[in-house]
Amino acid sequence: MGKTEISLSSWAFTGEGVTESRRVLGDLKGVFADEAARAAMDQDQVVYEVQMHAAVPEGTPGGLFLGVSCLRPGDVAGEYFMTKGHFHARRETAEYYWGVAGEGALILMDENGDCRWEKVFPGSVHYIPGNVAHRLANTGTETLRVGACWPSDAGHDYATIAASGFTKRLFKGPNGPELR
Ligand code: PAN
Ligand code: ZN
Repeated sequence: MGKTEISLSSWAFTGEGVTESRRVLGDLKGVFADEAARAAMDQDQVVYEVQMHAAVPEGTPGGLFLGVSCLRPGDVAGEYFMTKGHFHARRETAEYYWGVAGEGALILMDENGDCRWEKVFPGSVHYIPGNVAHRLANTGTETLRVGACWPSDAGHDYATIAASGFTKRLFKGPNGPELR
């Protein structure tokens, strides 16, 4: 593996083994409560990008992946821009997140459907235990940047969330974010 570097201010990755993926509003059909409002917005608008460094192939037992999620500010009818969210395919696998820039929320849901959220800010550290679905929301006015480290054999189960969602959603309230 050759040289890979991260910016210590933005956690942007450069160099070998770095891949990038992007989700626009058009990729997020059915993700927000108000689907009609989402469908009426610019479908090419970028909601988030994920950069990751993969030193081993996806699925390798015992390896790790390192990434950064960059989530734009915005909302769909008062529901903050957020990631799709997922359980890990290997449910018992955990993950670390840490805030790099911006203001946000880490929304967590266990397998009983119990939801809670943790405030994400530059320097915040979040341990996501196994068997817990996770998604990020941008509650601020600038891009939310969040570092992540997860097992290379964790995999992503998006289907469970696509089918039944999170039991609660994060909306803009008069006094800040409200989980409803
Ligand atoms: C993160 C997420 C990233 C994008 O790297 O994959 O924030 O969210 P979605 O994968 O839900 O679209 C992570 O949790 N990896 O396991
Ligand atoms: Zn994850």
